[in-house]
Amino acid sequence: MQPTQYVGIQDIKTLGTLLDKVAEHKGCGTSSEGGKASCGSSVGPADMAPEVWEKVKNHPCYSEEAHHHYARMHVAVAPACNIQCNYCNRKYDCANESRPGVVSEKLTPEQAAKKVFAVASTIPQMTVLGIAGPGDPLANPAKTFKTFELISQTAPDIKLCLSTNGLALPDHIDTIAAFNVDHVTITINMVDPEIGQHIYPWIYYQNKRWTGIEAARILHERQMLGLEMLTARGILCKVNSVMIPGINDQHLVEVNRAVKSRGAFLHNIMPLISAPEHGTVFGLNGQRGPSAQELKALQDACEGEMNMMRHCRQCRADAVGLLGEDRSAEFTTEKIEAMEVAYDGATRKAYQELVEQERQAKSAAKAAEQQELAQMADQSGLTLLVAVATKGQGRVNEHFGHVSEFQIYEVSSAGSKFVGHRRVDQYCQGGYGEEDALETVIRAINDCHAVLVAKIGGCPKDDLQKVGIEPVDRYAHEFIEQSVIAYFMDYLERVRSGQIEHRPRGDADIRQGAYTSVQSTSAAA
Ligand code: CLF
Ligand code: SF4
Repeated sequence: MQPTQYVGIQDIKTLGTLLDKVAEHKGCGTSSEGGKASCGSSVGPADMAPEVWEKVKNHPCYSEEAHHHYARMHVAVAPACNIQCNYCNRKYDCANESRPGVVSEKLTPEQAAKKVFAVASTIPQMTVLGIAGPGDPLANPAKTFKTFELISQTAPDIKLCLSTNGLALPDHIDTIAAFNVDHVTITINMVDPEIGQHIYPWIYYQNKRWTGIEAARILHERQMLGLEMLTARGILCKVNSVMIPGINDQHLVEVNRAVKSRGAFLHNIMPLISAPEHGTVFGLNGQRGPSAQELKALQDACEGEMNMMRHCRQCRADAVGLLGEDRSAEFTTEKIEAMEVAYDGATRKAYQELVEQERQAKSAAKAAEQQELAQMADQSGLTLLVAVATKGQGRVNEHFGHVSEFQIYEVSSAGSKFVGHRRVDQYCQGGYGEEDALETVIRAINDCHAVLVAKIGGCPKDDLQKVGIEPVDRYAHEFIEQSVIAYFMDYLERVRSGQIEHRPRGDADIRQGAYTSVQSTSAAA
């Protein structure tokens, strides 16, 4: 594996330095030390039409690859909702809580527009403005579309996105199209009203409150109609589904088929978030959410049908930043009112061109590693999960102790792919390792063979090795997927040479460890 040049991109503060680097850049094919990067390299999926790739390439939710580089923000202009879901309670707010419906401040369209311009000036890789609540955007159409109007007038480069329960969607398709909204998410949890009645106690439709199976039937019909109308207009439609064990978990395979047949672009199955302190019906009933492993199994089962989103972070309705980070506290109304905000589209464009260079280098590095893997002609059928410590940019660039979320990659002779993320308690607390936190980390990644980190201390390293998770810091600051493939090749070599013995990982393996060093086992014996 060739080392790649490290170009850290965080936000506008580093733009001057980065523009200097562009000046140094000697043209195509010279952007990585290994000379592997090429400005002509493709970064889009080969099977995607170019016009579709244009729409998704810098949308962090619609492109997994883009989410390492581009940020989104939400503005909370839509407080009301026209239905009730048993997993929602919008009264609950906690600044540390990240889940849909949660918001610290509600905004007017004018306040929202100023916030968008302030964030765009500070975070030039923020490319998407979404309205996702805290209620339903289309139950608040005047506020939602006024916000879109103000933003599109000043910042036409920012993509507009909205997320709805779908009940009012068919009534607003023309307006959505008129504002060039290319991305609409519908939350569809059922296609069978028998199941729907256990998720939705009521809806409010045509000036009337509907309950029970009739409410679920109307909602279902409106969702399907809205989806069909959107896809007929060429608007990309993502479907979000909340996985509720015992209620719709088996049924979501059927939902997947139904939305695929109506032209949905992407399906995002998310775990139910449920706790009594949230005050939701499911939380108070003790309805559990699925485990990470249950979620992955369902996503895998649906993957043959259509593209699955696995990098969703179940954002707050006022989230700001890369998926997985939340910078909303930097942009409170009080702080924004004190800011001088000027929208500078040219500087944003220059910055995003740098991001594209980084993406091309990453894509070329992965392709080169993939080629080396193909040359190994591996027939073992091995598949490993690898946890990665990253703070963005598609690099292994976070210290083990600072991780609050690991990204999980699956790797086999076919290559690597992102399959999810696992939230954990930070191991390093004020300079000290926290043993309780280490336990949560081990539990969260216990099906992984290795954890790739920028750095790790001696104690956690030993503890991870004891449970069979291999801590690896030799890929520090390298691109993630290139590193995951390189690790896999190294693992294969060690298995082939008899240095280690492969063991599949699973809950049962945790005490013994997934890989066993043959040498150390014999030494111990
Ligand atoms: Fe926001 Fe949703 Fe648009 Fe993305 S979020 S409105 S599509 S810009 Fe993204 Fe957040 Fe998951 Fe939503 S990670 S909850 S899928
Ligand atoms: Fe809450 Fe959204 Fe359901 Fe409305 S549609 S009840 S805001 S989760």
